[in-house]
Formats: sequence, C-alpha cells, structure tokens
Amino acid sequence: MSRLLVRRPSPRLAEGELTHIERVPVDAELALEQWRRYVDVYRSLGWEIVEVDPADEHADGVFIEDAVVMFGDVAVITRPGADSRRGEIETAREAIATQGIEALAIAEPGTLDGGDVLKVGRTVYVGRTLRTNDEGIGQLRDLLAPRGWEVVAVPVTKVLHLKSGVTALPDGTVIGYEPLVDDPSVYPWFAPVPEEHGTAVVVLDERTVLMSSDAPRTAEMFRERGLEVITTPISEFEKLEGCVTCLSVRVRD
Ligand code: CIR
Repeated sequence: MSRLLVRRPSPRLAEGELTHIERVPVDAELALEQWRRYVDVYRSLGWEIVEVDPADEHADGVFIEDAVVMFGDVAVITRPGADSRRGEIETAREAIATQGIEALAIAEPGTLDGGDVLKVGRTVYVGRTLRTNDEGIGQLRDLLAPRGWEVVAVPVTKVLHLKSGVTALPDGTVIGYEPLVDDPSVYPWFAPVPEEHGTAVVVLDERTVLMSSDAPRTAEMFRERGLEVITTPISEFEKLEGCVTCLSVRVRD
C-alpha cells in the first residue's frame, strides 16, 4: 500500500504565482471540490491519505510536491525557488518527521522545486528553471549519488517546471506536448501527446495512470497503448500552472 501526502488548498489560491500564463479568475469553492475528488481517487484505491497541515498564508501550498520529493524511502525537503513559497517547507518537514521518514534537505543558496524532478527508474531528470538553480541541482546530485540515483540536468525554458512539460508512463516512456518541450532528444524514449494538459500523468500502478480530464485525446491514446486511464477535473489548479502530479507526494511502503 502507499501513503499520499496532500495539503488542502488555501482560500488564497487565486493569488498563487504565475509565470507563463495570464491570470484568470479562480473559483475557490470549485478548487476545493476538485481537490476532494482528486484525493478520493487515491482513497478509493485504498491508499492512506496523510494531510499535511494547512498553510493558508501560502497561496500555492496545495502544490505539495514542490516542497518534498521522495527517493525510495528517503525524503528531500526542497528549497522552493519562489520567495512566496519558501515557508511551505516547514509544515512539509513536520509531516515527513511525523511519518517517521528520513529527511535530507536542499540548503541556501540552492533552490529546487519538486515539480522540476522527474524520476524514471534510477535516473532523476531535474529541470534547470526559474525555480531550480545549478546549486540546487548539484546538491541533489551529491545527496543522491551515494544512494544509487543518477541526476541529469535538463534545461527548461518554455514552461514553469520540468514536469509541466514532460512526465513518464509506467514503462518509462517520457511523454510531452512537443511545442512545450525544449529538447525531447534528452530522453531515451519519448512519445508526443496531442494536448497541452495531456503531459502530466501520475503512475498509480504498472498499468494505471491518473491524468487531467482536460486532455481526452491523450487519454484515448494511452488507452490504445493498453493503459487504464483515470481522469479527474483540475481546471482551477491548471489556471495556476499546476497539474495532477504537483498535488500530492507518494510515499511507498
Ligand atoms: C507556482 O507557480 O509555484 C504555482 N502557481 C504552481 C506550482 C505547480 N507545481 C508543479 O507543477 N509542481
């Protein structure tokens, strides 16, 4: 079984950071309803849901994957690149400690957002972005190398985070919407998807993925590949450059 760390959306969600898209009105009530549905997907699969303490003063706190990344049974507490988000890690650190998980940390002047970290097997692709700097990537490499992970830095300029542009299917194929991927040739196996919101999948098990309901053609493409696809609406989070991956952190037991 798996545990899932989540954090409920702040009532200030609409004030979250925006980098590559225009601000549009966000419906806070709908966001909460979408968040509950998202969490229910995992609950219905039998995953244990662990709520990280609310951090309502942080508009983007719901995007919990930016604050903590799991590598096997070790957590790395990040140092988010946006000033407004740096304080999110305190409650994330507490949650990791409460769960009895060993924690490592990125230190100043390094910055790292979890959204820039894509694990494929023992390879860890890390986006070099406005949020994640070379120092942060170097620190992550030093923390992970002795534990058997290889860190590969990837330049990202067209989207907020590496995983806003690419994620991976259960078989390790990296998927992305090509107009938003700087260099698909970085990945040994790459498959383009036809929709912008089709780039992000959460791997639930070897044959099942969770994705946004805003990419129906991509969902169909994955079904044709033999995958089970569960879709869930996350429009209010997409308006803030979020996606299905960033709303949770999986802890494998
Ligand atoms: C931000 O700009 O930090 C938030 N509005 C969105 C963060 C989304 N996180 C992610 O994709 N990992």
